[in-house]
Amino acid sequence: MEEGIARAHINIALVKYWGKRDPSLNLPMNGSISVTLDHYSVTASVVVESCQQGDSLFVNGVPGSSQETQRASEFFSRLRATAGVSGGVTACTTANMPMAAGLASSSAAFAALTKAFALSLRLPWSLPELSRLARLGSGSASRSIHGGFVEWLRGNRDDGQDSYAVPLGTMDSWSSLAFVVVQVESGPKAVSSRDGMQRVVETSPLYQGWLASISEDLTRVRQAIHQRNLSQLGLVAESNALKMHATGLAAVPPLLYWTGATVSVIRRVQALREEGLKAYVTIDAGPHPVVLVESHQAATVADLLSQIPGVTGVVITRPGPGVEAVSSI
Ligand code: 2P0
Repeated sequence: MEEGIARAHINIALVKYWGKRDPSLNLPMNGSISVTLDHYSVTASVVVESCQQGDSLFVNGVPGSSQETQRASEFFSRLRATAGVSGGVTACTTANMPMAAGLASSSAAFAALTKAFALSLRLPWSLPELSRLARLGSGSASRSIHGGFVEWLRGNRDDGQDSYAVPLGTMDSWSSLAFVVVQVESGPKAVSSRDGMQRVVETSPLYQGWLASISEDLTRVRQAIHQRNLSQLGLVAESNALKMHATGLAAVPPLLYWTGATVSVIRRVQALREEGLKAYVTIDAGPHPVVLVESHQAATVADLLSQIPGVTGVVITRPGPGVEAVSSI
């Protein structure tokens, strides 16, 4: 049987995916916009054996946990059903990011697995099809199918056929932009983003306000990308991220993903802006900020932020490519 190998990069949302209208299909309550980053990727290899029973998963060279293997196996069952094939999958994923960096690798992992599965069976799946299928593994993976700026369409259908990601311009169309990933000292995440967003949908009195504000955020971010307007992009992205975290603070029990260092980085970025520097912060469902800056100022900003107590690392990233076939893992 043929081995399919593919690589995908993680993405960071500028208008966040936060809440599901259908948890079994990962159908989002709201549309979202992200940028795929060049630095961190997951490479996946997939072999489908027609005579094999059951699926196996290896993560960074060791067998996946039972939870990881079960999630992957449920995902492969959906891919098998779509492809109309049977047989067991053996999959290996290798991530080039330190697990401690607190970066969600699932967006890249499920995008790479979907493409590797298609390659292994020579399935001519289109990009929208790959995106819809990657979504079933992890919502944000739908966006890592594409490079550069990407919008994941909310869709309205119950079967999810109209909920997939599309590219917003080409990735080299705004190459002067950089994203500084700031790693802060923190323990393991107490509440996953999957559970966190569900808790917010069910209990946060601010969630309706979040939903009501999304359409305008999407419009302004699309416009900022189209016009290459960093201050508009950054201000909307920062406000969208703080708003998402505010819905968590109001949830029951409350969700607070930040550490003291997260707050220090936010304050420092806002102070840099007052000094005239274009820097803006976004934060996923975790403590690690990502700072949007002009490329030529990225090193200066990274150096300043690295000196904040509690910051353990900074990495400068840029818009990166979509999922692609590669020859080795
Ligand atoms: C995002 N996040 O748009 C948002 C912002 C976290 C905060 O997508 O349950 O791992 O697998 O669909 O994709 C992280 O959630 O959740 C995420 P599932 P996922 O990037």
